[in-house]
Amino acid sequence: MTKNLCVIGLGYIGLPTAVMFANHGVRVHGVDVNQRAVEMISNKQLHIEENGLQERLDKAIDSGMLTVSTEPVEADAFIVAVPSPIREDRTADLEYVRKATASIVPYLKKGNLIILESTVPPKTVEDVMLPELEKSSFKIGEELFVSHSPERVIPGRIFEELEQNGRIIGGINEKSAEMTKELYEAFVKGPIELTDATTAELVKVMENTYRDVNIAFANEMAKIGEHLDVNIWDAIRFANFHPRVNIHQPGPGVGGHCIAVDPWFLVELAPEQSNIIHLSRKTNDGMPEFVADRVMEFVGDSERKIAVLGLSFKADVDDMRQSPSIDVINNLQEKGFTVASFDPHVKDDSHPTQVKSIEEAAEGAAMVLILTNHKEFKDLEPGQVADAMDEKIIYDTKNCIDLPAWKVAGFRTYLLGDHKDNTNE
Ligand code: SAJ
Repeated sequence: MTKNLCVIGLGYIGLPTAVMFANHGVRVHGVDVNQRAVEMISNKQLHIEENGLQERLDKAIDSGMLTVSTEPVEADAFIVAVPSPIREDRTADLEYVRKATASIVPYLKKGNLIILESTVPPKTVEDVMLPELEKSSFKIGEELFVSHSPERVIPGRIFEELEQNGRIIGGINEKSAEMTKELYEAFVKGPIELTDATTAELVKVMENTYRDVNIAFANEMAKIGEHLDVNIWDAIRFANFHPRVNIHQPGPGVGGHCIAVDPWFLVELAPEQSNIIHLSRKTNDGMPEFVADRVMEFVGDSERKIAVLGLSFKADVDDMRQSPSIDVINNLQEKGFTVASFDPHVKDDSHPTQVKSIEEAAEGAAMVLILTNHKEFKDLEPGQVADAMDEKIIYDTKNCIDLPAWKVAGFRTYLLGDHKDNTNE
């Protein structure tokens, strides 16, 4: 039974996971190289936004079950939850995983369990972690146990999903997998399946790749919808009535640190085999430019101002990593547009175009461009911005605005995946 756990990496996954274990009877020490994040967490302040995290962090710190610092400590088990990004050339950068693994070696004891949570290319446990762990004097598989237990939680609903989602746990041997299962049973209510480490790595990457390919399909359908003057959002909704169809939603691109990244792991490892996967990545990465081209077409003059609503990569989160909004803004600026952006979830000064309110963004703008479907935008009313604008155009790339109401208020309204200019309908 694990009594002491050391979690390396206190980001979007590591911190909620550490807090969850601490509130379920496991004594946790959290480690991060970011001194400021460590100071904030120990003062019960959040450096990331996540529903329900604040109260759970308060409880974990107040009870003394969660401590944090920049250095690992001895423990029964270690969880590595660090970034696994891609480089400019789209190859996996596994230095964080390697360094995090190396950092725990001096603290290892006989019988320890080391778990990788980060999403990684298949064989990372074998090729990157094990060589580091072998530098300890312990025998891998007999004195040190190692597994991959990839997180599957969705930002915004992390705590529900940590508890409810099933887990695929892959061990370097059966004992490693069993020990990992026993640990996660502290809070996981979903089913836990055991396999080997490489299969678990592939399963996780495959899940996100499935979503990327499906979104690419939806984006292609949106372009077809525009070509045929069909509202693709309705069409997808109707198609999804079929019990075996589950088409995802189109949008201005795919962002975040997972879905826009993980498919590249497969392209790197198996380039000859990854045709649909590669094309889907390119399709989704091409969406920001597609949106910017449409803005140009609708506004007709690049010497104008565009009010961009939404900077984070998806609804109701503050995370701007790989956000398509940034690419759309860059594309617009390259065309010569002036951009003012607003996002109620993103902290001030996160982006040079950021202003403090929707009204300020709309001041003198020719178009309101919706790039993220935050709940705050869904109820946006034309009266809030109409008078301040230079011209009345709205372009919704997420199908989250009541466009007919805007049309009544005299706006030219556009919806991604429904090319018609609705003004004259
Ligand atoms: N998006 C669309 N259309 C859709 C769904 C999403 O354009 O129908 C876009 C979003 O706007 C966003 C991006 O895709 O820019 C990714 O958002 P997401 O909500 O699909 O996924 P993430 O990145 O927040 O979380 C995913 C989840 N994976 C799956 O659903 C298979 C989550 O369960 C994983 O734990 C997470 O990746 C991860 O950490 O790997």
